[in-house]
Amino acid sequence: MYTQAMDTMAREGGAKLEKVLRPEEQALQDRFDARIDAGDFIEAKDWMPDNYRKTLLRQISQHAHSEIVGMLPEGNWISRAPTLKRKAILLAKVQDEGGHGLYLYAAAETLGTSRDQMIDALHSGKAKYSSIFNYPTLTWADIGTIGWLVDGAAIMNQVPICRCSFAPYARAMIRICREESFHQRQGYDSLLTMMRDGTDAQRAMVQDAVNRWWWPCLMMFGPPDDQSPNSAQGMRWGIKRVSNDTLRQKFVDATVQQAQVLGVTLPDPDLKWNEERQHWDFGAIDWSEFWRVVGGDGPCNRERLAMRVAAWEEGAWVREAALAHARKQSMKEAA
Ligand code: BYC
Repeated sequence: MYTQAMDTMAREGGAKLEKVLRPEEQALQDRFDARIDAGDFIEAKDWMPDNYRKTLLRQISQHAHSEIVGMLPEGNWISRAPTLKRKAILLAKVQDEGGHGLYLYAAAETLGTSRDQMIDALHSGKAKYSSIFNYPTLTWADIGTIGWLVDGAAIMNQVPICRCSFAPYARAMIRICREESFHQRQGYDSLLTMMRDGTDAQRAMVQDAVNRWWWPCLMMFGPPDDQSPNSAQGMRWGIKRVSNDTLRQKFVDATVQQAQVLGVTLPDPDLKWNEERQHWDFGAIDWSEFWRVVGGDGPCNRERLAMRVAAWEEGAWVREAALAHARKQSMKEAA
């Protein structure tokens, strides 16, 4: 109704529309800014600036795509898990990730973009997903390492999003973070078993996996703060609560001790405790690799996207059946 009324006015005279609406819009903007400053949550039905909506859609849909694409490198190992227990755990984890994607797509849909539009953007290569899922899972130790390091990095990044100013995203993140902490623990437990009870070859396999995943995990947090174009506005709007570099440092600080307990070496000769900063210093990240992967030219970008598109096409009959069932149910209810 409101939109139609605005359209009618616009057809009758655009200049008049601007004159009438500008103070009203300014008032809405002022009220929105005041709510953000007060730490209020914004609901989907509330007025919000267009760019706030767009930024959220970009971040939430990228996040949803990451969950869905993130199922692929692990799914690859379900049939090769070494024991029934590990297989059941991995199945549950991959299912959780499908669920996380669904909560996040649902949160993004409240902003007015359909799931089909988001999926189209992913499949056509327009939308991003996390760089980390463009690396291969070569051995069983990669699965434990993904749990320990990738999910560990994900939790570090995602806990602050539970306080994101957009309430549907914040609510989805609370549940997701609970499940992510189980994901991290199962990965650590799997590696610990191999390091403590395994053979030399298994220990070497764990070390090799950690060597390959460590630097890509540090890249997950995004570019350095002074090269992050979206950070300032994201922080201003309370979408992002903690900066890329701060989260990366927190992750390194938390992980070093875990690596010591595990008995693996983090592959960074420059890693050392800085008494003055009370943080671990770490070596330079190869940002050219990060941008290459984000730009579509990582080790597995093409393979991941092709598998995603194939899964979507092969699942068409399930979507059609679900829609037919829903139509039948609503006809029954109407009758
Ligand atoms: N990969 O200005 P910046 C999971 C892009 S799921 C790819 O700092 P922002 C899991 C960024 O999008 C993990 N692209 O951006 C699932 C931007 O490009 P656009 C996913 C990246 O938004 C299954 C440009 O670089 N988590 O853990 O302020 C199994 C400049 O960056 C990456 C989320 O999505 C990257 N790593 O901050 C296991 C969390 N980093 O969009 C585990 C939600 C940056 O302007 N997202 N870019 O074209 C966020 O917290 C933020 O969006 C980011 C980036 C920290 C990622």
